[in-house]
Amino acid sequence: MPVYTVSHVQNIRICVIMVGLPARGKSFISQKIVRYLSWLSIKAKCFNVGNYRRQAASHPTADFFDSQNEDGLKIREEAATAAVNDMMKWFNSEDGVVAILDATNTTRQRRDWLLRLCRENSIEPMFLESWCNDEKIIMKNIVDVKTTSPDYEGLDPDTAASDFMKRIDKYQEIYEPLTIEQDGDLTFVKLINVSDQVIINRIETYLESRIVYYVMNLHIRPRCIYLSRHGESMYNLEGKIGGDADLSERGFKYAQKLPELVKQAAGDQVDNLTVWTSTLIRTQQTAQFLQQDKLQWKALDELDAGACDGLTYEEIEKQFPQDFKERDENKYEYRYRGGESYRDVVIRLEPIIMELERQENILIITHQAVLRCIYAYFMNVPQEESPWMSIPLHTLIKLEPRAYQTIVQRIKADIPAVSTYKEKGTSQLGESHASGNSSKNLITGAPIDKKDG
Ligand SMILES: *[C@@H]1O[C@H](CO)[C@@H](O)[C@H](O)[C@H]1NC(C)=O
Ligand SMILES: *[C@@H]1O[C@H](CO)[C@@H](O)[C@H](O)[C@H]1NC(C)=O
Ligand SMILES: CC(=O)N[C@H]1CO[C@H](CO)[C@@H](O)[C@@H]1O
Repeated sequence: MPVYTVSHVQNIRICVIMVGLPARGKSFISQKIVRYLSWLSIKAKCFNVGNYRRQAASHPTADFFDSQNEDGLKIREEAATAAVNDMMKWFNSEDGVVAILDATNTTRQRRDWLLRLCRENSIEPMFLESWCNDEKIIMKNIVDVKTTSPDYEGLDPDTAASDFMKRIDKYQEIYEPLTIEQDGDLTFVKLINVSDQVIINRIETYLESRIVYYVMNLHIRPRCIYLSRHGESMYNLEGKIGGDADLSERGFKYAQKLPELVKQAAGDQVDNLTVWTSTLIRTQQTAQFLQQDKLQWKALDELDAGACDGLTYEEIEKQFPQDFKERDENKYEYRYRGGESYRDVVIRLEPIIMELERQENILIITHQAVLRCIYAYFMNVPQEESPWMSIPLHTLIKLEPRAYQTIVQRIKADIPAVSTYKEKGTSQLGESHASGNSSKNLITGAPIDKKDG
């Protein structure tokens, strides 16, 4: 069952049409929106016109983007048409809810064309313009593009940068930004210098307002997010789930070691971070030796196992055989009797994610299921996989969000702990080496598409 059934009941479909010059972070914003909505089970997809154009012209120079270049214009038009056609197909045959059309759409004529198309197909068009004249931000984006865009593969970085700036000039010549005076009847959001100033016009649906709220919270300052489970607990030793137990002796050692691990991971930023914990004893105890500011969140408490709280998996299999089976079959949706499902946890974590987007360096000390959900958001891990990811005890995970991917590093404390990992179809704990792929996601995650428009 989708989270926001409202949009399905009313059959709302939204096309977010990106507007703005190259190097304004449009693809970054597009990818983030798709990741956020997908994490909330709202079917979303990005259609990047640049990727379609590349199939016909893979390494174009700036002249290709001149508004007087007829061959270039034709290829770009065809790419746009192909992207829009695929988008319409996706809406109709795959029940898509939010599509992002990632293109420059710098002229009013282009926008009118898209507007008509959306209206003919009962799709709500929402324009999202990223407008920026802060040279520092633009240069940073240009560096990102020239080092990651397939258009400039194998080219020397200075040549790439100067060609890319010429390309931006070509667009600049015909660019018509959105204005209240001329576009006042459209639904649009205009972000100025990322989110220094935001202009919001005629937002009509709940889902649109959610998207607006989300993009308003994004920032592009460099920062890292650190994730750790609590140290091994007395319940972990006994194989019991839930509860509010103390740390074991080894768990206590991990707590003692944690300040050193954090220092190793954060370097000179070690004092420049805030520690978030749940309200349960084991995360408080794990954080006890950290000197940084601390904040407790009820929303970070472990998945509530309801009637199964305090039982081992073997006991659950014996006492609730049907439940045990159902959970293995669909772990994401299965809700413990009187407790929660992974889906429930994702919903209560939404404010945490929103606040994380706003914040800078944060260390989160929480629990296995909660950590899986947070990790899935940053690494784009699909719902079928996220509840099965292996996140071992006594390991600090460092996430470094970059424009087009998140870099992951795992730092092991070298303090032994039991495994709390349960594979499908057994009540025994521990990872069998035979299957070997359970921790796959932790290492690679799912990289976000490389881009540019
Ligand atoms: C955007 O940033 C530039 C450069 O820092 C500044 O001159 C301009 O006033 C800013 N615009 C807004 C609306 O904040
Ligand atoms: C603290 O971290 C943020 C984000 O990484 C950074 O922008 C800021 O400059 C840092 N402050 C200090 C004092 O290092
Ligand atoms: C100037 C420009 O590139 N505009 C594009 C906006 O998007 C439409 C539809 O995707 C394209 O046709 C245009 O090329």
